Amino acid sequence: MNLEESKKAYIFTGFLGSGKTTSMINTVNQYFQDKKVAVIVNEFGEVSIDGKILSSSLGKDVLELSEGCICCVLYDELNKVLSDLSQSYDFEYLFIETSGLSEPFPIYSALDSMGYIVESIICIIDSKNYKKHLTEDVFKYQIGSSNIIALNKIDLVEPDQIPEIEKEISQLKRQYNLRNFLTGQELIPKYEIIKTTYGQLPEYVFKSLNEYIFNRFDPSLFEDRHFHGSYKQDVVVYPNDTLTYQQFVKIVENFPPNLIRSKGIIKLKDINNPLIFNYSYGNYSFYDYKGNIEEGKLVNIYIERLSIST
Ligand SMILES: Nc1nc2c(ncn2[C@@H]2O[C@H](COP(=O)(O)OP(=O)(O)OP(=O)(O)O)[C@@H](O)[C@H]2O)c(=O)[nH]1
Ligand SMILES: [Mg+2]
Repeated sequence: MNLEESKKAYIFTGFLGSGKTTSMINTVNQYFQDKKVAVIVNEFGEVSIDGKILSSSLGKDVLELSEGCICCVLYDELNKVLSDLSQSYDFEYLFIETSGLSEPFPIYSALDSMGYIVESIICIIDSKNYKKHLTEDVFKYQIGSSNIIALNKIDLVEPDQIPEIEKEISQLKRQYNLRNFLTGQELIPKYEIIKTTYGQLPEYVFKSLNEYIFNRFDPSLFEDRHFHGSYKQDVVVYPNDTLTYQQFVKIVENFPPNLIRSKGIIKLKDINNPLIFNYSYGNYSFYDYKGNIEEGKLVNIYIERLSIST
């Protein structure tokens, strides 16, 4: 593919529940309404909820990459999905959401070798809960591999805590910044930390063109890292119209402490529409889902190390 004709890509990374899907929805709806956009999600585990959420919020088809561990089968699957898509839809921009448990570099590298111009790797951080992720290497490498770092959910932290959060994230960025492992050269010398709520990034992030393109590099000079964190997942089915809202909330309030992320779409007895349910570290929310479901399903992710602070 000729570089002048290349399609542009944005990769959204960030730990489980940090706000990646929310940020992609807001970005596409605010700044890319008149553009031809393709959206791909990759989720941890086999049941994809984000595909449905994105598709109902953006009014477009959303492609899903199977299996959470994107690093293992990535190139072949991504290549196939993208070439099939390009044949039916001549899109200009590609948005990819990575799983909360994978780092973005393998996706960058795969897209780069397919001729895409990756304009930005955007890391969405849960400013309220990120300290609980500090034991996770993948969280730090997500920051290290990004050029736009959004301190998201800033509405949930006290204003006087913000400088400390900015300081800690900048330190992590410097420490984990992608480097050429032969020369030590930083591969993303220019980066920016931006405070956000609901992943609302300023428009200039998507207008910058050359400003944000990082040092070109040979991916083979980069150490290969493979993360398969110690998480487990289950999928719980709730047949339609079996629980009331209050009964469901009671279940949620009694989630065990090692259940860190849950999401799904459910149909409750006393509410007309199905609801998108989102739970992340004790915070939860419901939104109307504009569509029908055969049965409710929640995907729950548990951390296996119970020693993690809550
Ligand atoms: N208060 C608050 N809630 C937010 C903010 N951004 C996102 N959320 C909520 O956080 C929850 C998780 O958001 P998602 O966008 O689904 O997060 P994600 O990173 O895509 O999650 P995974 O794909 O499961 O890793 C949802 O309930 C969002 O509405 C924010 O800035 N403030
Ligand atoms: Mg998501």
